[in-house]
Amino acid sequence: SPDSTSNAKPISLTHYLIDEQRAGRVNADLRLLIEVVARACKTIAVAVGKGALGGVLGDAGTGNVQGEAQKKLDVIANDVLLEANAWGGHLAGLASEEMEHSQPIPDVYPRGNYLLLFDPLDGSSNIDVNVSVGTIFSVLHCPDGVNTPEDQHYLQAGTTQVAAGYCIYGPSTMMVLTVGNGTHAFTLDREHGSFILTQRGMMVPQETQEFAINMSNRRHWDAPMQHYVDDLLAGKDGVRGKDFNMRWIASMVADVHRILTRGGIFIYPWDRKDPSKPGKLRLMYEANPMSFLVEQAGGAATDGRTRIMDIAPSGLHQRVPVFLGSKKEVEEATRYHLKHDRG
Ligand code: P6P
Repeated sequence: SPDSTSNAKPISLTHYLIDEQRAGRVNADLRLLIEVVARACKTIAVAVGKGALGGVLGDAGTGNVQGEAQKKLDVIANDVLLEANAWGGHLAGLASEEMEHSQPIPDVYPRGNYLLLFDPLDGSSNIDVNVSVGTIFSVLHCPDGVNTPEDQHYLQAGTTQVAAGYCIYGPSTMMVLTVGNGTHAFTLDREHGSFILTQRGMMVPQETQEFAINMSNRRHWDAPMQHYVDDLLAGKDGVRGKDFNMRWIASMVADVHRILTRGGIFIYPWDRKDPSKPGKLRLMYEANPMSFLVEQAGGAATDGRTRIMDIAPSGLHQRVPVFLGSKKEVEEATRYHLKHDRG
């Protein structure tokens, strides 16, 4: 794919999506929906990029359904995505981490056949310290015959996603996208305002020596999790026979982007800090879209026992433990849990 050194003609996101449409992998509605989301992400990128100069840092003074304090940019990003998609005409409804219930597209606008789920600004606790954050989105079919979708219509397994992606607001703004035909990275050309294909066919190395986890929770993990990580820390002197490095940015989009780029395993396991919650990350608009992207890049994603994309959802804001990244390492971590289950 073109980059700053090659002389190949740059391929824009629109060009890529038209090629996918011509190949019959997406239809015009889905192509236009993804382009609306990309345009909304460009607006969010401008707001995020202003930082303190935009008067958008700090708390909004409100809380979301997760009981988390909302940052001003959480609310701004959510509003941008709602507004951009309301009149777009490709959606029947949308659901957001920041809203307790899903929202059908208002009657005054034409409706499409897709459902959009998103975390408008994931990792927003990092905003005030200028660390990369991102927007995560997932696209599902609206069930046939449903004109006014309600929460239960979004509860579809991750394998039914027709598209998923994220936009990372970092040193460069990038969109990473799959429509089920590989995972590809697009970098925002700020001069022309278009996302340019900069990495076609991202592939996660099968093996890794790098893990991402919040180690401060170790005492709250279950035994298999403690054993697995202790074996990583034992390095070449332990059963793994090789040394491991650790990274934890505490911004899922940034951690997953690193793993898609150079491999690794990202883990947010169950912990007994709040036994009622089976993990911190949300299935519908964090774990499922990231799992789709990672699997399309040759990686794997489980909840420690089951493939994440096979999970039958029970709630819009359902949480799951997440183990994703380099396939062989995810399988190894999952083995620790399954072995424990067998006693
Ligand atoms: P912790 C951000 O709040 C987030 O939802 C993910 O982006 C990130 O991976 C995780 O939580 C960080 O959690 O407990 O380390 O702060």
